[in-house]
Amino acid sequence: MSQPTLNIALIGYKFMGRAHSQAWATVSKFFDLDAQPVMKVVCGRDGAAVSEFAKRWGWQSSCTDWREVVARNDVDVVDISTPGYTHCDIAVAAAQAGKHVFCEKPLAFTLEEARTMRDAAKSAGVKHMVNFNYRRVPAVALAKQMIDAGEIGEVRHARFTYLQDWLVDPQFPMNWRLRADAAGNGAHGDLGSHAIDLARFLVGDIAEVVGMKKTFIEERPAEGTSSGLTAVAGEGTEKVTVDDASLFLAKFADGAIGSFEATRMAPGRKNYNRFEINGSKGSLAWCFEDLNYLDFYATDDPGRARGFRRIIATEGEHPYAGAWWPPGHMMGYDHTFSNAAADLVQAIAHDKCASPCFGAGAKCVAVLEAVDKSIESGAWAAVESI
Ligand code: SOE
Repeated sequence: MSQPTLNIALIGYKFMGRAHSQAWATVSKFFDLDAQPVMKVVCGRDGAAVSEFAKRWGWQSSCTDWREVVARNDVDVVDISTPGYTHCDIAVAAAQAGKHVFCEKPLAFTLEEARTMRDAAKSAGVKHMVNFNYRRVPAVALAKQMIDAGEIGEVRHARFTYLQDWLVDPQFPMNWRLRADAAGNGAHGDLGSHAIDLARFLVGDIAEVVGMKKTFIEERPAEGTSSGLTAVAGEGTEKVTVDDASLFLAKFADGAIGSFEATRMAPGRKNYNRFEINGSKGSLAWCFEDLNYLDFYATDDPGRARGFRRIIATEGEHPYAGAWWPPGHMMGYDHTFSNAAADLVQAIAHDKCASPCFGAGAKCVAVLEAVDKSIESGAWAAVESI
């Protein structure tokens, strides 16, 4: 019997569009999948640019209206790689049209929108997944297996930091990521959402938070052009309407405590997404800037040899690693997107829930919102249940 095909439509073709395109282009070459993704159509607002993008990345066609994409009978999966303000409308329309939906993070601006998206996907009976790609780093997936197997015992505290520096220069011009109406939040939503998702993945649900946010540079040169994390200034200046940094403390539902820090203002830190989790029997630590390594300390190692050991998570038995290269032939950022695409395809092919689903995406938005409530009230805020 020939393998079923899954026709993919990608909305957005900038930084995330490239990351998703390379995933769709490579995933079936490395993973043994039970459905064959087909790069059917890519959609973006600039007709000439998106057509060029389609040719370069191997999409069969391109268009400029996402509504057209959602209405097509020959599309099975809608992959949303656009800024946050567009997610809800596209995801709901796609689900209602019976398409499976893959959506960039953070899932939505507000918990209300996130719930709407989750409900639309659930009632349409389609698969839904948020692209929290760092779950798909082999070393992070290994940490999850080790925590679940009790290898560090009961988790007591955990710290999550996500530091970047691309906004340190006050002359760096505006782009959509610095506008509340397009991005929702600044570092809090963009980077904090990853940290929260990793915390929920590895430690569990968060019950209460207290935090603060800060915008250090409140006005920047106006936007001329921008692409990915680079931008060229235009005329005049524009007000920054999101945070540059956010910090918060958290109480996990199971009793553990945690701290979170997200900033784009940490000189020298490029994509320093790091966690350290301390349990009753050991600790685990990981940082994206050295993503193939998981540091593990076990209290019951023999005293003389006790110390953090570095596991290179590239052995065939490590999560995802067996699909790629021989041990030690390191993996990078792009692999996380391919690994996510593989999981989504298999979930669809086997009619299983994809993870993290829109419910998990909504729980993350609930934590982001609770931090905002705590900032308004100056007190601890409970995380709303979904
Ligand atoms: C920019 O801060 C950014 O591209 C985020 O939007 C991504 O989610 C993160 O993975 C890398 O940094």
